[in-house]
Amino acid sequence: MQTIAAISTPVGAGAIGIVRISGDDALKVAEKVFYTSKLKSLSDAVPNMMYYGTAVADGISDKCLGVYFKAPKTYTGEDIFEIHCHGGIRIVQEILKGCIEAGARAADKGEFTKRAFLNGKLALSDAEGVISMINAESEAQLKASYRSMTGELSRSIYAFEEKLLDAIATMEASLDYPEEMEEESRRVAEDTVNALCKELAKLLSTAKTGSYVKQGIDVAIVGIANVGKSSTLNALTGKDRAIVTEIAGTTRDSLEERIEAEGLLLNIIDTAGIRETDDKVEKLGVDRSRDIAGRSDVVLFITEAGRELNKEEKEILDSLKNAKVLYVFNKDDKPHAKDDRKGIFISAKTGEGIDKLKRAIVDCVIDGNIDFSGNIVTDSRHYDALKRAYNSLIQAKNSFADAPTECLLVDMRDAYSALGEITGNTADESIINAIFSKFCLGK
Ligand SMILES: Nc1nc2c(ncn2[C@@H]2O[C@H](COP(=O)(O)OP(=O)(O)O)[C@@H](O)[C@H]2O)c(=O)[nH]1
Ligand SMILES: [Mg+2]
Repeated sequence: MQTIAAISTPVGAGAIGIVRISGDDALKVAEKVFYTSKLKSLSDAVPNMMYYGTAVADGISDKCLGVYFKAPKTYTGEDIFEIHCHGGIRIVQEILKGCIEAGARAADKGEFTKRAFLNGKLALSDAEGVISMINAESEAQLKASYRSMTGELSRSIYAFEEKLLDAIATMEASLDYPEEMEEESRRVAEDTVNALCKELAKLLSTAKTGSYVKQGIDVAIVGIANVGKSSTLNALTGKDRAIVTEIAGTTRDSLEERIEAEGLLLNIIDTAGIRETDDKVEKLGVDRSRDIAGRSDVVLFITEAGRELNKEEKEILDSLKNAKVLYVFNKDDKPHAKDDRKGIFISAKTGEGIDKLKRAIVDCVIDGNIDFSGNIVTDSRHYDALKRAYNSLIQAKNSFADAPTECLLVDMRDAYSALGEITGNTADESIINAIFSKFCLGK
């Protein structure tokens, strides 16, 4: 494969910029742009050692470091040379241009990682772990991505594939010797299929948590006017984000802010107070509030401590029957009658109860702590493939009693092929290209 080169650091001024070259001719290309007094020729470079030198391209020079990584123990599985220069936009571009003049081709998005995959360094799901690692914003995303990138998920899937393939092969062989082998091979295959159904069901059951890890939890703040919804958003985010006044109808549009709680992202949406109104703009805001509340994972129903719910509030609650509603009694700092209703008592003004509220939001959707010691399915592509594999296996499982071996084999092969889409064993080129196109240049 042709040697490729790209700028691997973000576009913009920075302390360091890295130009990476990968392929059989990495050293030959590097030799045309990087010089060090320590070596007569770059082909004498000791792998994994940084050399201080000068990059020269088209008359422009920079002082930099160069390092050689020797195939096959490299990120891509090929020879790699990296030039670490100063992180100026123009400098890295000139060095890249020099590499291209020296015979390298500009790499496509994610092409280094794609080569790693094609060279058997990474499973497809490991490569996807690399992208989500780069894109991770919360602690939970980072932890889950790390597990995926380091092959935690792919190892499980490979193991499933292997067991299934074994059963498929034995059943196929038995077709030639039905008398001697068929019954026994079906019995063994049935055990395998039953066991795999259980394993896949377990993995699939993590997907709900996985989607909260990946997308965050959508939290809508809902209630009548002036109960302190916008103040609660401000208290949760620690910012003076929403306008707060004593005038009902201040918030007319919805506002979204993200925070991290218990390692997860919360997408918090402040809405317009729900009430009957003749104001056209406010009315649109109110409709939007109802809509947002309906689509959220958790609804914070804000009311005031020490007073009964009024008619309007009861109506709002009625319309939220299908949502996960957390009762929040605000303005707890004000003197009020004894109130022992179930819910979280807070003061958006003083910040009292806000940490408790954050924990309660997470507890609302996730039972117990997120267990990072096992696999969590966070990627919808993986979920979809797992689900198809599972459905085919269930189909097979239910057919062992009476279906001919050939029919069972169809379902088992379907399941095998679906699992292979996750690891990349059976993924076709369009899936692979779609995945790597989501990468950044230079990765
Ligand atoms: N004492 C007290 N006043 C609050 C508290 N939260 C909000 N308020 C006041 O209640 C009024 C309405 O607040 P706002 O956040 O705009 O309510 P929204 O209409 O529900 O968004 C403002 O005058 C706030 O200062 C609180 O926890 N304690
Ligand atoms: Mg408001």
